[in-house]
Amino acid sequence: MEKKFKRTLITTALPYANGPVHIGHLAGVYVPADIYARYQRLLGNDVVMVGGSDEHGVPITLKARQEGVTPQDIVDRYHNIIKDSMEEFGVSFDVYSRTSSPNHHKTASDFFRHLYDKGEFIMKTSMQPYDEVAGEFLADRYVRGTCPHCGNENAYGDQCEACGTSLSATDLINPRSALTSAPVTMRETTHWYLPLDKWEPALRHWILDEHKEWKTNVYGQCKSWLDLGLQPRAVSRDLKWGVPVPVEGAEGKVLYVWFDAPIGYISNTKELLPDTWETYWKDPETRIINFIGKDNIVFHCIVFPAMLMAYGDNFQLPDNVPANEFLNLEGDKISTSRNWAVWLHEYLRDFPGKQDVLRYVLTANAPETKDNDFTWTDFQARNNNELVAILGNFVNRAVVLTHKYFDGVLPARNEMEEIDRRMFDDIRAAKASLSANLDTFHFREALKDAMEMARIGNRYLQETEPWKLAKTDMPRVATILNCAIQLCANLAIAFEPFLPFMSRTLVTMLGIENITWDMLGSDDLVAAGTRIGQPQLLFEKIEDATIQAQLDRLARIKEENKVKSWKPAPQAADVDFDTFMKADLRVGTVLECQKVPKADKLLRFLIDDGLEKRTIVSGIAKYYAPEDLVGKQVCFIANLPPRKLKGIVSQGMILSAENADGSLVVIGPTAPVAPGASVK
Ligand code: B3M
Ligand code: ZN
Repeated sequence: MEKKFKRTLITTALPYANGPVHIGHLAGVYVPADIYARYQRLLGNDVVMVGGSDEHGVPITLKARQEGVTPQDIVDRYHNIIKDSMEEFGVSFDVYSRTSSPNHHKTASDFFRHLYDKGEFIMKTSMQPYDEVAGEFLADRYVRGTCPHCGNENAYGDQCEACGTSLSATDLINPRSALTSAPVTMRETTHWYLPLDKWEPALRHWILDEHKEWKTNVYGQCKSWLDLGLQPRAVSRDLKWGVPVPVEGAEGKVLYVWFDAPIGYISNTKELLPDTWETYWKDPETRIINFIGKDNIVFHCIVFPAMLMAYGDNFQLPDNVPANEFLNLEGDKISTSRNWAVWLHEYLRDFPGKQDVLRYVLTANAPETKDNDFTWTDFQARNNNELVAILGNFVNRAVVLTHKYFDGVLPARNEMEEIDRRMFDDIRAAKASLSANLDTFHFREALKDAMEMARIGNRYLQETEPWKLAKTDMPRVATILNCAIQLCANLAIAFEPFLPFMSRTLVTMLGIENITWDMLGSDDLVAAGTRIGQPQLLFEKIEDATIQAQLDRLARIKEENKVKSWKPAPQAADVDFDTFMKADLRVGTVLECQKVPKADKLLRFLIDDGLEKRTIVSGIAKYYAPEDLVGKQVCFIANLPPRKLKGIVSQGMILSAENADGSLVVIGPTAPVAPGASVK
């Protein structure tokens, strides 16, 4: 029998305040959490949703150093951008705070000190990378060096981005500091560790025995971690930016970001409810739900619960952690550093007023059990074929017909017929499935249930055809349209968790206020005589050109990334001098140059090679206007066997260098030389 709770605390992963939020954040964490919070509120349950920015950690200090500003400047900038984006997308936090706040510093510091005083930490001394020039220890991310696996000379101390191998700083060859490029030395340092191994039996029982109902991707990852055996985990770092370790003699050390960040859930709750926060954290009648992405599972299911167990004082553990997998963009992993993302603030610039469309598409495609892909064509299709053609279309028809036949005043209903009663039975059946899917965090399925209600509406109008009865049976038309408007009010409720903006518009249009989940399924939500608002399109078609503009943007970013990540090809195998000298390299003067018909890449050259005029065909038409090359001097290989290209016999090959972006640059002498001059 499922335990009944008196209240629910919803926490959401704290995004790092080192950049804006993108569709991956919304799909993975914030839309699912918001759907659940809104649903709980409609149920009339006591629910609190807390969130905030994660403002410590190496990514932030790295960005600050790159920009020559302080970490506080970075987090101030992005905390506000993130907070605004969340509000604009209707993510209905009860509090959205930040971990650089004094309240959080005190909460995290006190939490650490409590564990310290209880003797819950062990201390370990180890050799860590140190920068003698900067005078500070280096986190792995601050160390650069050669990857021992692939030779990439710019591998990071925690990972090689060229071959993906995860590393530690001591693996790197010729490690150097990312701060000053000074060679890295190793120095002794002491840190506090949480002995996760001590809590392994308790964690194993809590998860594997008591929470078999967790999503398989979450349960499976936890089981793997537990089966590997848990090790003590450092909870402090040699960094300047973060929550100082509250122990004498710990100057220059701060709490490890993954120790302090989850405590942010507690400090955010304290900020919201200074007097009653403990009811949400220590009362077993509170159900705690952590919404996160899959990369945070270990911290939320193993590390933070161990911290809470060690702390004691009746801290409750999460009842569920419905982590989502990752959302990709057009087949590639979303990446802040590669700007491969749809940033929320940019989306709003390009699609003003269309927050619901993105919420809809990200829920319909949510990576609930496996990674999924966002594509702009799917975005357009779902908007046009589902939101416009099904949901918007039904509401618009019902409202337009009510205005057409009853001047916008909802007519009273006469005797309902079987088809009317069956329509509401179908709505109530859809509600049952919708509620069950919402209760179990199956938001993709839940959204389909809500859309089914709109489909039921379209079928109802199609089958009753009120427009055909208008001349003969207005009482019947009144009943049909009254039912259709009641269904519109049901849609306002069913979609409120998913599409809050559309729901608000509908609620206003229909004159209903204070909607609750209990009202869903009713055939009497809008009183007869109510003046229905003017018809307005809830959704509008998105044109191909709009989507193409987004695809062009991504194409530009892909090109930019290609250039940024470009590296010269590794040197080819040695060639002996005699072999090289067999190639007869010459300089020639371009006498004529034309495009080759029906071959968009080819140019046909007539070259003066000092002995005769020779024709050479070259694949550089994309990069040169033929007329610009006439009179120029180019290097070419003279003694290649003639080749027929598009019917033209090409005698040799013009030399070009391939640039980072794939473009070709013709190679020629830096000063005029006699045609036919040999290249040595
Ligand atoms: N900031 C990692 C992340 O954004 C981290 C989450 C903290 S939740 C306590 O994926
Ligand atoms: Zn590598």
